[in-house]
Amino acid sequence: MSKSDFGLIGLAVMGQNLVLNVESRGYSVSVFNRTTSVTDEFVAAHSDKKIQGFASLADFVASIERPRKIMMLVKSKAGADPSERDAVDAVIESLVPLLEPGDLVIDGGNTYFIHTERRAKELEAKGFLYIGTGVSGGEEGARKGPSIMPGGSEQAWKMIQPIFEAISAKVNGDPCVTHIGKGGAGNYVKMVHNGIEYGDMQLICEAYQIFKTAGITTDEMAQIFDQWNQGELESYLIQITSKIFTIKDEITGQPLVEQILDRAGQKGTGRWTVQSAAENAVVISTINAAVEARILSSMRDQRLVAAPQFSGPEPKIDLPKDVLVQKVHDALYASKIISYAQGLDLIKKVGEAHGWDLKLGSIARIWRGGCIIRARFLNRITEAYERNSDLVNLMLDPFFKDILNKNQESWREIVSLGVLNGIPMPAFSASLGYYDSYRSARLPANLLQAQRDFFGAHTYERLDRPEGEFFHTEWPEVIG
Ligand code: NBP
Repeated sequence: MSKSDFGLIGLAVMGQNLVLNVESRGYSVSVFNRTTSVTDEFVAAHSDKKIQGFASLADFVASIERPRKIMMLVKSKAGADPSERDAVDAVIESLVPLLEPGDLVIDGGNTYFIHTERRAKELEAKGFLYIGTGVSGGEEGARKGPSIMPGGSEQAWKMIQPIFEAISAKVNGDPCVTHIGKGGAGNYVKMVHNGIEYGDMQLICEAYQIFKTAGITTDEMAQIFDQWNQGELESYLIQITSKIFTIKDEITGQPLVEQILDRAGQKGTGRWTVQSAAENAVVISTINAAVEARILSSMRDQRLVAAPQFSGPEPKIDLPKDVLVQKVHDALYASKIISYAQGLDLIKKVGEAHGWDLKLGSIARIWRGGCIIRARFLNRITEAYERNSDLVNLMLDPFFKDILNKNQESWREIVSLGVLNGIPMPAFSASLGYYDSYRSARLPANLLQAQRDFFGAHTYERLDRPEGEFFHTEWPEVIG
């Protein structure tokens, strides 16, 4: 049998769909899965395709054309602790003795970037090439065209570029893949992409909660979100939300969404994003609020105990429906800008610290299709970085500045309305808090510095003296 163009290890949902995608672009594929029955069933179900399955890893490796291109899509669990090891390490360990110099190994899982950098170093020292790549779009993306975010060396990228460009989503013919940068840059950018996804989802959930409190039905919400999907908010997540609202539960006949337990799951990429932001002193308060909202939702047992014990206002929203819908739209749009501004700021700062030489405009460009956060909005972000590749913060781009200035009044009204009605709106309010802090020429940190100097002699700088000159005051003694 002739040698395959590509090899894939890990035939769970992502792996199977990616193999079908690669094969559909004219490439032959060898596949391997730890549990052999999965391989057998998959190959049997696609016996008409150029897919060969193997029970032995050695036979699998031998079946691939050299220099080999082997992608792993196995469960990645290792997080911010550098000593952690997971299935990706196990696969690499068994793969290495079978490889030959010049072979390329690709990890397409959601891997924390430090592990990609470690693995790349180890494999490159042995004469192999290594890429850690983000693959976004879930099952459907993997099958029809994901957004792909590969890191690694230029040489490794060149080797896989034709296949990745062929299988990626396309927007106006542009493939949604680019070489993000060396080392773990691809995994890092994918991780922040997921953090932004958390922010987008939470903001949508908060809009839903306001509408629900205002007595707007799910059928009406389906229409509202469908309409929003025709305008500036057009995005995959808005679109699927409008579809979710149309689905009725087969058992009760009620909207299915209302029968679903309000306890959110998470796999780790949002939490890793927050950890990395804290380590690098970058504010991502919207994403942080979204991660924390999921954690609070998971504390359902405590919430059920607390609910009858604490008082809050009797909700009363009496704005006309069309006015409310427009204001929530504006608040959501403004909050979304803040969330992306924060996520891109994190990518920029960490990219600079690692020397990844990231192009934020190109990153926004490959997020326009295939991935979960795909949106019309991403075109605007790409344009912003085309106007100014050194943009300090997305908020400062004239297009986004204008929207924030125009929408800030509605945004405040909606956050106030949430506060007055006892509706938790952590992501809307965190975004507005960031906006107000960012635009403040003077924050109350002067008092904070005085407090620090009072109890710890940490010193302070003065407005009327050059920066870098430090002062200490002998504050009065406090007894007790
Ligand atoms: P899972 O993350 O559920 O992983 C299952 C696969 O890993 C199976 O093929 C399993 O083999 C294999 N595996 C495990 Br578990 N331990 C192994 C080991 N020690 N050695 C070899 N193989 C092992 O699959 P997935 O949902 O398809 O995701 C794959 C990767 O893509 C993950 O990193 C995930 O975070 C990422 N991702 C997923 C999505 C999504 O929508 N699901 C989207 C984007 C990225 P077995 O059959 O023998 O158990």
